[in-house]
Amino acid sequence: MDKISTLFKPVTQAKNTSSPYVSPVFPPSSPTPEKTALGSQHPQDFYAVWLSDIHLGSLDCKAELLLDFLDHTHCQYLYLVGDIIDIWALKKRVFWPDSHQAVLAKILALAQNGTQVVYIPGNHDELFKAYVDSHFRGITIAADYVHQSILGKRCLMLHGDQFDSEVCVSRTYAQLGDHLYDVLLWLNRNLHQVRSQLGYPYWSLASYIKLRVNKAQQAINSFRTAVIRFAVKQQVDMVICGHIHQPELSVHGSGERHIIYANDGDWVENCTLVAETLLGEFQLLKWDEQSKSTHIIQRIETDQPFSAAMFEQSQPPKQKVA
Ligand SMILES: [Mn+2]
Repeated sequence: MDKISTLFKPVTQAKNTSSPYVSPVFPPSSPTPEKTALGSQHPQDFYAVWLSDIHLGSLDCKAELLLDFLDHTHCQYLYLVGDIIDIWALKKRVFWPDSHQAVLAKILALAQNGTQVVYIPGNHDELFKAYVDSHFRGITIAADYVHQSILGKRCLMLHGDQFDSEVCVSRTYAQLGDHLYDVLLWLNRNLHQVRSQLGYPYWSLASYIKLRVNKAQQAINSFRTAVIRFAVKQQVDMVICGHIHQPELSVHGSGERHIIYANDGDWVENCTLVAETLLGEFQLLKWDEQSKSTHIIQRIETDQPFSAAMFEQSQPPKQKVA
């Protein structure tokens, strides 16, 4: 039966240790029982994995964590959905540590060893758009691409920067989250005390920020709407994008027509990805540094037609702006 549920436990993927693609790069033996329980000694086996907004070459890229994830993961299809190398950052200052090179080397090695790798350039790596429709060392470069899921769903993928002109997404807005809002409320209280002691009138920093958080939510909403509108025109069952660093997996539509919207997030802040399991379930996952495994944020089974109840449940959580 179709269901969407929000879980916070580690993924328990079916292990396929006989696979010819199983990576030999495992942590050394002598595991603690706890580690074994979390499955950190074997790769997680997926049918397809979507990664984007890695920003190699920028100071904020979490390359070591991504390397860890890649070393603990096996997939038949690896989709790189834009902003993999941050050419903009590299133009400002050359920053290319070993870990960033290691991520590139790992991806190239996967492509050479049987993983189907497809790369869709984004805006920070638009230099590579010149090579669209070509192949480089086993990697297919495309402007957009349709993946056929195990259960026959058509999944369109694109970076998302093509909607910038109609959405006006600002990453600053998109990054203002709940936690920051709490901090600002606290700051606001203290600021008010200082201001009143100095004889200044009350000025609400919190309202100012709240307005901006609302704008952030509006920008995220209009980005999602633009992506879905485009995908509906393409008559696909699912659309997977990145760009706004806002991980999400949700179902949209009404009546008979439904579409899955997936945003795989980023490896600058969230360390998230979208994956299709060997049973055809789609998952939004977060890499956990401590347990060296992924945790499910959201999941969608696609073996049955979508139901209205599923649509209700999948609405993205509202930002706390009260
Ligand atoms: Mn982007």
